Amino acid sequence: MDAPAGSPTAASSDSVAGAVTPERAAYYERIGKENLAPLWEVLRGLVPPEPKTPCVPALWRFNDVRKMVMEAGTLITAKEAERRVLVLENPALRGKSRITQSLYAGLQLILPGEIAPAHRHTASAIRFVLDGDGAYTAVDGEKTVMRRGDFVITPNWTPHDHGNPSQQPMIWLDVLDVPTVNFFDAAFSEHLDQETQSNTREDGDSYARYGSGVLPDGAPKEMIRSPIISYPFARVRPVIERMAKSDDINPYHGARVRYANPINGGWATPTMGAQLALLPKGFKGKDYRSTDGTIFVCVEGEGTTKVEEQTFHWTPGDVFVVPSWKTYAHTAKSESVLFSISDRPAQEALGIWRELN
Ligand code: GTQ
Repeated sequence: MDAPAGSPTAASSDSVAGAVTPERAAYYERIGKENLAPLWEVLRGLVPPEPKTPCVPALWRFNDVRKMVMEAGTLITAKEAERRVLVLENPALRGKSRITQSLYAGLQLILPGEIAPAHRHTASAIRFVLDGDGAYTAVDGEKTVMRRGDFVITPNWTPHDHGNPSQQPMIWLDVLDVPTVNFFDAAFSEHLDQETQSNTREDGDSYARYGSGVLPDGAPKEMIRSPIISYPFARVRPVIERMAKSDDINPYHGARVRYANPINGGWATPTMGAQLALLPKGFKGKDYRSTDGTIFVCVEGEGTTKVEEQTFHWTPGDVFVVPSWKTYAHTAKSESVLFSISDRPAQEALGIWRELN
């Protein structure tokens, strides 16, 4: 704002006030010394007429990134790394460890025989298994064996450790609300004394108790996150298949379910909501947009997602992100299954979520 005397300076696009005259510039400089700034120079950027995300659409092809993830396995152990993860960084937000403004995503590798030691943190996490069969996550005393397509939650502050007693490497997608928690400066974390938790509940216990249309006596009346630790793909896929068969197909999303919290019917976690959709062969989705920037995973099949001017072609294991308020549409070349996750529950809780227009 150092304009030569007498010549007005062009206003920034965020300004509503026209040119920065020398008088105004001098004034801004004086008030700046008191840590004051004129709102009218930034108003449009601060209160935009519609969402103005810095994020861009992006796709990570599993076949390409898998090799790099496996290479990390030769450089560092899971134990040394604490969590051996390659962070999926939004190309427009490099260095910020985030895929959208509010969410972190990464690909975690656990090799046969490895463990990732127990810790807990304020951030909530979810896992979605991309490759492998038979590694586990232990959450709050429940050791959950994981298979491809399983959706596993680690609610905030629950102790968790991972291990892989199987013969194959396992790779899963981690999504955490880290940027959200850090935005509030509310993050804590700690290591636990025991590297590996002892089981207090059997594998599948929480799904059996809470995920079967009944609730145990004494189930809490309120719980802001799901008591179900693992939603196995083998249980969820038949539901979307049944919906598709009976033509219960959303014109934007296909035959889609939400991973629900059976206590309140809400989302699995208060900050992150996940869904699973079956797109029938030949599906042509209508244009859609919403304020929750969304991460997708192709679980099965093959198709495309057009995000404004860009078209992503996806096959199994591919991860892609659609930023807030960008118009997108899916097509499926063969019957396809798409997992998706976003910060929609947080936006809904705040009363700011919007879709379509
Ligand atoms: O598995 O606990 O990708 O703490 C990032 C931070 C995974 C985990 C991540 C974590 C974890």
